[in-house]
Amino acid sequence: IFEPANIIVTGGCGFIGSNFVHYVVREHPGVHVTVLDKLTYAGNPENIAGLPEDRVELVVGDVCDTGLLDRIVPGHDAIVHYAAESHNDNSIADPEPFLRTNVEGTYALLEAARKHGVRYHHVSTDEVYGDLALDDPARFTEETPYRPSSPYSSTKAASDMLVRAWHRTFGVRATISNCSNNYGPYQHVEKFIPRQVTNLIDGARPRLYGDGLNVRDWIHTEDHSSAVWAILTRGRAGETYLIGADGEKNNITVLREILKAFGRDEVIPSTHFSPIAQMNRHRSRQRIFTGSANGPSPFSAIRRPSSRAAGPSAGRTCP
Ligand code: NAD
Ligand code: TDX
Repeated sequence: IFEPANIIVTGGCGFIGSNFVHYVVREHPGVHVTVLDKLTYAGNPENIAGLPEDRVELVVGDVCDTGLLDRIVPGHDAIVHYAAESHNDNSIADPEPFLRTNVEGTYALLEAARKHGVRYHHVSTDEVYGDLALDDPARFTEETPYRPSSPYSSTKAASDMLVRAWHRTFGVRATISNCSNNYGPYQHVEKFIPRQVTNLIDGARPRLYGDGLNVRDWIHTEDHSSAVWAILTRGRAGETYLIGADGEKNNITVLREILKAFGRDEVIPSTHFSPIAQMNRHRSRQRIFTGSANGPSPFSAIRRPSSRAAGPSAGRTCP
């Protein structure tokens, strides 16, 4: 078991990164976290406000800044890389920042991990596997071929490939996790669930793309955080781990549940067009904590059956 004392969390002021910072501070009292975040439109220091100053330090900067990395990486045991341009819609409007942060930024961090001998964990997405037909019961596995659809997912796929190469070529102690759609606190309003909630609060119509039948596996950020911690501390370098929750729902079902929580019982039809509506129709639920190609996984002992009740999300419901 790897027991880090000082970790860098990139993107720790964003949605999932900030949830991970809260998780580490609460669950692992011996660990100090340095958050490296550029504070783009998606980053908000308020997401980590109030955490003890002796446990969490915020460094405002760009993961592409190699000089900055050379200054801050020494003295840390691990980098957990969450920072990314993360929104599919934005990647269609302007792919350039996605190339820079997601690909070039990962390259800069891998080089820093190599140079300073630091453990590296790479947070990625199930979107690298593309999508399935709506009625396809298949699950993504570590062996599923990469088939990204959007500029966003293609840059995440590219960054995953860099991580694999830096492990095999240079021996960087790197792991990758590919997780499904997260819900939870601190999510930016551009994303599906907060967008519907804020629209309802503002009295605006729900904004459903296309027919609303696209399927996602939804996982609470808390479950994602505990899985990443398990992989960071117990995962094996060079391996890829899939994180999912057996929480598949289509968009219209999620919207109905939100409407119900607001005491409204009907879905207002929307014809909002987005190229995303015809992409990523169905992203499969995934197996949980399974190891990849290089023989038996350290997680085989805790491999879960696929029933919802047995997964780490048991008891949680989609908001
Ligand atoms: P987010 O957009 O909410 O947060 C991204 C954070 O990264 C922000 O704080 C932003 O300021 C920071 N950032 C962006 N560019 C940077 C740069 N060049 N240097 C330093 N910081 C920078 O994203 P999120 O939804 O929390 O996603 C976090 C990670 O998890 C991403 O790598 C994403 O691909 C992955 N992921 C997300 C989901 C999901 O459902 N949202 C699912 C699976 C994987
Ligand atoms: O207003 C909306 N209406 C709508 O119907 C929005 C914002 C989205 N949608 C649809 C599009 C998708 O089918 O909802 C679904 C989910 O959309 P997003 O919340 O934008 O997420 P998605 O495109 O699935 O990507 C998310 O999960 C995988 C994250 O943004 C990625 O960072 C992660 O890799």
